[in-house]
Amino acid sequence: QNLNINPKPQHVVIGDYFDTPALFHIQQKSTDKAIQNLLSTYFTNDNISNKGFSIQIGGVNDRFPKKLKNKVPKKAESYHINISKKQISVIGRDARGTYYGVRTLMALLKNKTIPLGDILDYPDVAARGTVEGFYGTPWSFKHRMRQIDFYGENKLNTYIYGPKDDPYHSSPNWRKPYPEKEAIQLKKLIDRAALNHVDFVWAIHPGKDIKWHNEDRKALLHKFELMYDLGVRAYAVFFDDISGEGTNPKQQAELLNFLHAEFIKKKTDVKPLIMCPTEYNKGWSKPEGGYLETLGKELHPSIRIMWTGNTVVADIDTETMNWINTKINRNAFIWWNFPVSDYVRNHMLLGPAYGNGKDIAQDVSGFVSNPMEHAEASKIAIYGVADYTWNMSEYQPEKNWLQALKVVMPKSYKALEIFATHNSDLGPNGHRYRREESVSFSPIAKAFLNDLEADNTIENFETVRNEFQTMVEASYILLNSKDNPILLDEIRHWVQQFKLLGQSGLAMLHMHTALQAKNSDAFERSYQAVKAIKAEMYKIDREENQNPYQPGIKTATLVIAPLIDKSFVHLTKTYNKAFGKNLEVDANYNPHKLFTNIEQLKNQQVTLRDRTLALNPPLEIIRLSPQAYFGFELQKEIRVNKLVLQLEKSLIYNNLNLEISTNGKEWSEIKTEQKDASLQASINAKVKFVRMKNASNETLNGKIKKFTVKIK
Ligand code: LTM
Repeated sequence: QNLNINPKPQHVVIGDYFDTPALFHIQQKSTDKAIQNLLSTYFTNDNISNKGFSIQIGGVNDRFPKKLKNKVPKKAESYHINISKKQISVIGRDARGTYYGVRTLMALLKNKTIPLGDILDYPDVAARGTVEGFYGTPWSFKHRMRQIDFYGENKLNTYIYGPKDDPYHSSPNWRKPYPEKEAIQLKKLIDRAALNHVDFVWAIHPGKDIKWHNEDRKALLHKFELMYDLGVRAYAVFFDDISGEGTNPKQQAELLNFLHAEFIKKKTDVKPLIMCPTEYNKGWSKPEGGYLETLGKELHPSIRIMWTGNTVVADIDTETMNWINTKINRNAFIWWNFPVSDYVRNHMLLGPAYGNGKDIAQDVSGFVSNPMEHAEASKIAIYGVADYTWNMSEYQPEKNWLQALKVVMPKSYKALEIFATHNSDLGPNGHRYRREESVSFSPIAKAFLNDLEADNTIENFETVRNEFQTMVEASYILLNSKDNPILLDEIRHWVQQFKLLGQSGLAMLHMHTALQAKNSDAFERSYQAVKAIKAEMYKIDREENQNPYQPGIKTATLVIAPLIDKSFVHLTKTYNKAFGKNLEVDANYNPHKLFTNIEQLKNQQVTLRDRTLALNPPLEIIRLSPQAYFGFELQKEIRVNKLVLQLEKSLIYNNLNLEISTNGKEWSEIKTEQKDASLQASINAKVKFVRMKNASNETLNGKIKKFTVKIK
């Protein structure tokens, strides 16, 4: 029988089941505020009685029979639950272990029957949780409170607070105290974290403008003190995504050692420091600079070093861990960039948390997930991370995912499953990170298209029709579900888009039926319907989620949307030919490409909207060595008008040349001017190539905020 406990306990030895009692007699031997609070959510005057079923809760130092205490695993955060006909004993190795034992007890009591026997449990990874470290709108106070409760429920013990767009975490205000309103909210979050046995790790990101002098050291120490007064007992210092002076490993190590000696050690109740290095993935590490080795050698051994893997967005395996651990003389602390979507903001990533090795528990000092700015929707993946980091070798992503859907939408979970099944991939992106999507439907879609294009009878026509119908029905259920309004608010526009996509699929199938029946009127009506539905989808894409990076709402982009597009094109072409018509065939296709010799940019996407060709702005610092260039290769010679380049620091503009070419070999330089913090040019020429080139002898480092050209 499924005990419905997430994360899955390590050892469960159980026998017969008996009916869950209705009345309880609770004896708390030694429990803390968090446990008392948790117990009070379940045990009330209505179900407590001296004659009730006995539950004893405490730690290994309390009075329990020796044979029970001996079974508590000798590991941090472990517990033992013994269930006999007479009583349940919950014994923790430490305060958090007892708390987790009580969490498991509460999960057991939700079932109608409970088993006799023993549960011996402990986590595989010491620090487990999330890092709110994405770009974009930071989570709201309400969402953070919900997250922290969710972590407590799922035995996650770490929440690293580091939203890139909080100015008091990063530049320009990291030296300043939080304004009163924010400080009050942070205090409430910190208190809530304590009630859930979650370490609220407050992170600072000072590297953009830090000066390596005493004044800034003191500013950091002072900010740490201010945060300590708010209740923070765990800290991190991030040096990711910066350039210039702040990247110096010797200075970083010196500063962190200073913080360790002057703050962490002196306070005695503060956890060891966590740091995120500037070279935080293998792809970016420059062996010649010895950055990682310097940190490994110089940093105090207690300081934990974060790592995203072989690339910025990567899954982690033993090879990854061996490489980095040798360099930094310690076990790296994994910053897993999933389900973060700040580089594919038009997508919802609702698939299972999978892809990491099940044998890396001994090689990591921590494992945290960087989620989406959609907090509630991120819970689907975070639920998986909780299970994976607790009991790694037993982790089953698919099974866990199905359970996660039930947790976030207890009633409408089946509809959510349909939506999430088709909304998990990221689409092509600069990090080349992809996820499976529409897994079981994919071969059906393929066979459908093969049959259609070969003019064969379509074997699985009904199955495909059923899938589109299911998409529409699931969308209606979700849009009207009262299950989790907070989640619905986040996913609403994607669900609306998904419903329309399903409807366009059904209309596309009607086109096929009409064509088979040689019914021109019916064909053209369904054709117009597909176009009208596409127009509605286009409107949503243009009006909702209009961020400056990847604006819009994309759904089911890996299998379903291409299936409908390709079938629509094929059917329209076949109809035009058979009936001598000329219905428009649109292919939703951007024929222009990125043109660059910069490795870091090679996979970056280019979008075309309203005749403006734009580079999807990367979030990371881009290194431009001498002669490095980036620009566009147009499908053919086209008249190009205005060009706009905006970098984070305009200092670099003087070293960049704008060049155009008709063949990619001979180039002419075009005059640029600096205007509104950007570099602009009116080109007005027919060209095939346009590019910005580093014309200096130095390597330039900078963030590209915007790069667009208007084409005719
Ligand atoms: O991954 C790290 C260490 N830093 C940033 C994150 O803030 C960002 O969310 C991810 C995904 O875009 N990439 C980064 O480089």
